[in-house]
Amino acid sequence: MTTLPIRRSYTPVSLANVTIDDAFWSPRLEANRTQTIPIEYEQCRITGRIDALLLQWQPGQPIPHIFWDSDIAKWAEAASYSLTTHPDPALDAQLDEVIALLAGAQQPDGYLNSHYTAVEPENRWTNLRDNHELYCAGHLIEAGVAHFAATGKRTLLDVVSRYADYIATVFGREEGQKRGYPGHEEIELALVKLYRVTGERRYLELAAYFVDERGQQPHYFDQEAVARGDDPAAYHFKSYRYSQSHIPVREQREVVGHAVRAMYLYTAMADLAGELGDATLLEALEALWRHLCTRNLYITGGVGVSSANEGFTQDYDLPNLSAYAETCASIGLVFWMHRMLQLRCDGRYADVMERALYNGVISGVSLDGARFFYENPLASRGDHHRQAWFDCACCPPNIARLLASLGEYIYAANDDEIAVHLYIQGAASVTLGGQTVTLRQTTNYPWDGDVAVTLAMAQPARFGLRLRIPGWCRRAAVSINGEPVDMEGKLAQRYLTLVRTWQPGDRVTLAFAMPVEQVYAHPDVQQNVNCVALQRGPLIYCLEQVDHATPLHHLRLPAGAELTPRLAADLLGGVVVLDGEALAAETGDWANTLYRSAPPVLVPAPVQAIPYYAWDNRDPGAMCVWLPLAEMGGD
Ligand code: FUB
Ligand code: ZN
Repeated sequence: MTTLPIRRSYTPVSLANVTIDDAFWSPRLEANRTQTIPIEYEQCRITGRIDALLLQWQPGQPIPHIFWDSDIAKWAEAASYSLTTHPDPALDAQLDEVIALLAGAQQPDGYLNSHYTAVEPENRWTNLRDNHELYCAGHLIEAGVAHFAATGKRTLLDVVSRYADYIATVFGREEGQKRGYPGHEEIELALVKLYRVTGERRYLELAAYFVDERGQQPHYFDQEAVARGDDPAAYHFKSYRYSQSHIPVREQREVVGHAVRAMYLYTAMADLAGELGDATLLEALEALWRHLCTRNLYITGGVGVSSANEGFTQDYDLPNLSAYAETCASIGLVFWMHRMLQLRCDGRYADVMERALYNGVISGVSLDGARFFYENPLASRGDHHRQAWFDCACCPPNIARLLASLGEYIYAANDDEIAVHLYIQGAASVTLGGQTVTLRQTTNYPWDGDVAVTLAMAQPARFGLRLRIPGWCRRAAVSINGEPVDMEGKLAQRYLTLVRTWQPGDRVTLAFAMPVEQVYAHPDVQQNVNCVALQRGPLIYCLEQVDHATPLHHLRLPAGAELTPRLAADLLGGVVVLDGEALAAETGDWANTLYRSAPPVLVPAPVQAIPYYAWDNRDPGAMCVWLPLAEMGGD
């Protein structure tokens, strides 16, 4: 292993030290806290997920699903983050009850899985490829870490530590151990969290083992299939690309397979690169990042195009109507980018994190927090709607835990610097050089690009303030206490670093020009040939049928058409819409005609675009992100 000076050089400012008081995000976080989290508990209850922890399943009854435990764990993690920012004795008590059930379901050796223990105890660890035991364990560990951080209680942390200790006896390279690893990655990143909270290096080593062992030959999934009496060649997904275990992780250069699995694996690889100073992991991650962003990422931050493998297909294959773009995959992308930012404060990662967050992640939940998308297509004929729950309910609690912990994604710090990754109104307290610095952001982002950052501390303090200049912004102006800042020599990797002895009350203002952009796709994205998408700031826009008299598929946008932002305070919780004029194909003169040599007559038609995340919150109807152009731009 090459050891380079790679380390986790920026630590996120923790949730407990961040407040969010933001016109855009606060209503979402409030809906998450008051609607989504309680709804998810109730769904876990009425669907039998919670009772399954009593381990009373009897033959003939519906079988507890193999990853039900993960839904409860993600709910517990979300609820714990919520307690961090909003103390709530009733939720605290509800968590205690669920944790008591989890503790009661833990076996004497530390094993904890409601499906296997109750339904098929003899088959523990016999199908890592398909059956999610380690995935569920990972989510339980993440919940234990979050619960401890929120409450200081060790109840769940002790349970999951005991489980992790037991797992460490089962898996490894010692005589008598299984050289297995999960079919669905998750436990790797969770073990890094467990290591960080307990300081126990064995958890980091177990995470590294799982990552290093992945894709080695002879292939573990072949061996365990044979041991089960199965033919490895009969594997449903045919190739281990599905679980990114086709080759060892350090040799991987292309994003393949199931998208959520991929995102969780890359997240763990980034964590390990930082903890172990492992440049070979970072090298692979850089290539994977490039492959994703230059060939396989939806403009909304959606990841994974096909329902067949819930994942990637071929380069540039980015269908709109049938886009899978699972909410969990965009969430996983946020996790991965957040980890990359901890290694390198590079705006390329922050841009992708922001793209996913403001578009393909929050489209996953309705504005009232009560309904969810699993798939986030970029076009709809009017038949795709959020649902109250799913049999496979991975997405709702995933979005709940991300939103409840949003505070952690905004700032990062090290001994000399505070970095601002996201512009969200609120405050952060950071201890730097022995004193606490409070940084307050005032902004109406993403509706406009003005941000003010004010510093409060007892004494003047020398440090670097690293401010992200978003990749979408072509013109930025910055001033300190009203004095314009010359950015020359201060801008690197899309962050402006201002190093000085800061005085209490110093105020930095940023003005990001935020015009409407018409964005083209690479010509190899066949589905978007001769189309544009509309973007303003970090937001991708779409058209919804409910705003248009003409069927959306009749509309063509003249290249370079002017679109004007307008605040629609009463629409969709208050959004900036884009107003403009398009051309609509007339059909009156096509009666009884399917084909003809004369093109359709085009007549002016008003269009109103809304932010993509907000679609399907009104009357059901068609939606599209990519708009056909009336004529190609250019000379
Ligand atoms: O398999 C567990 C979760 O369910 C995956 O992450 C999702 O893609 C869904 O298949
Ligand atoms: Zn999901």
